[in-house]
Amino acid sequence: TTIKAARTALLLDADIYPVTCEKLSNGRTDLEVLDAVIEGGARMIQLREKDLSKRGLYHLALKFREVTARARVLFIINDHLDIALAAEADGVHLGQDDLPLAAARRLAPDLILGASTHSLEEALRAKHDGADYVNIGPIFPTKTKAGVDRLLGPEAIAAISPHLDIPFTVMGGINASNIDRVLENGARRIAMVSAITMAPDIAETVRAFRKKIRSYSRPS
Ligand code: TZP
Ligand code: MG
Repeated sequence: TTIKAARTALLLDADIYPVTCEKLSNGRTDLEVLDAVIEGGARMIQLREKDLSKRGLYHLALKFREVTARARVLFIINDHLDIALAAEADGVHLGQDDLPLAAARRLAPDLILGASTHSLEEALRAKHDGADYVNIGPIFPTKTKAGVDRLLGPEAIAAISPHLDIPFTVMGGINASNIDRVLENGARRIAMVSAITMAPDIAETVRAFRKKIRSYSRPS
């Protein structure tokens, strides 16, 4: 199989999608969080550090690549296509103000491209422009991202996803007390920062979220 097909297979298999944030990790480093989420069974991870220098992020990405390659975990980098290519990550996650997907796709035919979207229109546009998956969010209020966009609420997942024929993740304020509401609305790939990074026992928390997600039917 091609590298892109192998990456896509990991994407399709993903259930939980942990996203890093060192300042919300209770004193643990991103690499410690990475080890713990892998121990908990995560198959996909996003390195997201808005405050690091580009060079600092590159060096951290090299370490993430080493660990994720050994564990066969899909490794996505937030915002920076150049770092994703340079560190041989599996993909890059781009927001509405980042490099346009079509440009990223031209530069990186083999990368998984993810897009942050906030409506069906944005999601369909992202697919058209080459996204392999879209994130739909924010679903609930979140303290992790300042000045976030309009809240979608869990019902938006059921409204948007039937019109989408690429994998989607959901994000924003999802935790143990509301995850059932996103699952009931059809989400099966759940991205989370603080509910994982702030957890006292990250591995056990990931294990419990995975079990919960997998108790619902798997998407096609
Ligand atoms: N984009 C939409 S919500 C969000 C991002 C990056 C942050 C989600 O963090 P949390 O802690 O899972 O609410
Ligand atoms: Mg971005």
